[in-house]
Amino acid sequence: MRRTWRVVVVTAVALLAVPAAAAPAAPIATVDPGVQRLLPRPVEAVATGRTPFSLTEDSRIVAGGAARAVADYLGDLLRPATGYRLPITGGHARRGDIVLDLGRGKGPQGHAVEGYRLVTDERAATISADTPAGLFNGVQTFRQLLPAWVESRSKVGGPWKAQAAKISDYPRFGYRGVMLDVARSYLTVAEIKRYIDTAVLFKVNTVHLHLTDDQAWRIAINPPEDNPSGLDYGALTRVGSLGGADRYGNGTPLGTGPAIRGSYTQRDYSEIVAHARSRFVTVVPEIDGPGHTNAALASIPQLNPDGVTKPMNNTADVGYSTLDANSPVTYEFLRTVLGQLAKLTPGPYLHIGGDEALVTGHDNYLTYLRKVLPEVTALGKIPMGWNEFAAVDLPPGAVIHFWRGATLADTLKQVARGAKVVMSPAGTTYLDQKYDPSSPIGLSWACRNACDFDRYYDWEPVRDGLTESDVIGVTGPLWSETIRGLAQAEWLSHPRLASIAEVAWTQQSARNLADFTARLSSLGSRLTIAGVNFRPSPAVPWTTDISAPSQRTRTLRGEIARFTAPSAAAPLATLDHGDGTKADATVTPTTTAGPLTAPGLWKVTAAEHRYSRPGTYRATLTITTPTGVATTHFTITTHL
Ligand code: TNX
Repeated sequence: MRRTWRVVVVTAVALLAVPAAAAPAAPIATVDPGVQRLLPRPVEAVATGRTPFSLTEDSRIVAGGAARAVADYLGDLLRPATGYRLPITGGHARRGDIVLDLGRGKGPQGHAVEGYRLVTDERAATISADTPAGLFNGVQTFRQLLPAWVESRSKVGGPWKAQAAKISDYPRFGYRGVMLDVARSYLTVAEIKRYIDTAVLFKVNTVHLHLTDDQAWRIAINPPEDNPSGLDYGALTRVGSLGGADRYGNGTPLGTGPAIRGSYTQRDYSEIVAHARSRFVTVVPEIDGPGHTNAALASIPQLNPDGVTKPMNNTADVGYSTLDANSPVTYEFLRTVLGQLAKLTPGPYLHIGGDEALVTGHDNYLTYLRKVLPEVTALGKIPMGWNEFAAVDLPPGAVIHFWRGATLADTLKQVARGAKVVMSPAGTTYLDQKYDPSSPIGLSWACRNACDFDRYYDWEPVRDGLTESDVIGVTGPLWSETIRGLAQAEWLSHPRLASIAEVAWTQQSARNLADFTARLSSLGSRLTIAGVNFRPSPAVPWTTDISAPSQRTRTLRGEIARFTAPSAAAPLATLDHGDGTKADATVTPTTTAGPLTAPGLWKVTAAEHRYSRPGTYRATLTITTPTGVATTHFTITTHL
């Protein structure tokens, strides 16, 4: 496989604890692959060969009207690493500005909803689109044209160059999703927000929250004014949220520890929705039923035919619980729950589950859906459900969430009647599956042995007799029986979520595994610098990005550089001082890598070296990792 090595020279003053570090000297620019690393792959992207765009301390973000929200996001993204002010302003652009150009006909023709154009050169970086969502997509592309160090939350030196390019881009599908199962193990509001912030880098625009299951109920439901059966909705979180998937049915423990418990107040939920919205991400809430409902049955006695609550069950078992399809209380309950969720959810979809209702009985299952579907429609929402729910006639536009082939005939029949499909075929999209048998966490029922990014990339979502217009998108479900917290969620997701995102964004004819793998190689550095965990797959030739600031000093000593080396076991560093002498430098990790933690940033410490004569020297730092060699240059100016 071809090795792509990228070298970025930056002058990182603030990041480094070098006492003598002062004003950055002129950096030496190196060639950057730019458009070749964009992910997902754009429809059209050409390097124009002009002078690159440079973000400087004088750069501004030019945006008016509805583009302001995107400008705010972009400013927040770029300020920490660059340390620049990047004021947001109206009016005319100056050299070096970022321009968010919003208006009818500005994006690629026929792709007004989410398309964008991006032009970068020495004059400006201009993103044009018909909608703020299109601008936001363009921002994600622009972000990837900048060096990976832009992801740093603390100041790093520049230069902040983006290759001169012309890009015109739009998605294949409008629904590009990930599903977080917060029922089996909880994620905090802050963790969900952070997960979303990473997902949007790949132009994911939908987050499905699996809020309830057998093991737990995670969303607070307020006591309604109209409560004929006197149901204690507070018990859903008081009792139902105390569970999680801790072990298999046979008692074998699951995951690295007990499942994380917790619940969301409605205010929490709204905070997630608002955060998602600010990133043009739609939240799809799911209340699973009639199966996968033990936590509800354990909370509210009247939901049970015998009026007695079930015990909570913290095994991963499913398929044993059901709501009573013939009890009016069931529908009274769902009307309240779905009504409150619909009010809190600006997005068009309400997901009602419908999977694995193994003890409901077929007729009862049909009865249940025929009652619940109209409730969803009456709330002004589009019903969405796992593919089993295609057993009944669905309202036009309802979305079948396709996870396994067993009910394909039903799906095709409902699609012929106007239903749409989101594809999550388990074997190529389930993010909870182990990468291979050595993965310390993950299940393996849907994908065995070889389940890395390549498998999640190399499939076509329009298949099984479906046509392009039947499918509205793709989602990667992250079930959480084995996941404990954000870092583990990230480890199972990245880089496979990038594969799924490209399946959803990029036209099939433009997709190619070798090309994708090459583009993936620079993602490791970006995630590392952003502080996002991932699995550094051995199949990816991960690049090393070095940040070595130029210095003014007579004596070089201490920390001189930082670098990323996602796959490196033991990197080596050598330093050519530029005065005819050379020495090995010491390399130390700044974080500890582990079986579930990607290696983080490394730092390079130089042995003391005194320049005998005054002058300006060009030093060369070479990092050798098990997968390749990266070099960078920086200057040492001895007159202070
Ligand atoms: C199947 S996919 C399930 C989930 C489990 C998952 C584990 C689907 C609709 N149901 O309840 O969490 O497998 O991989």
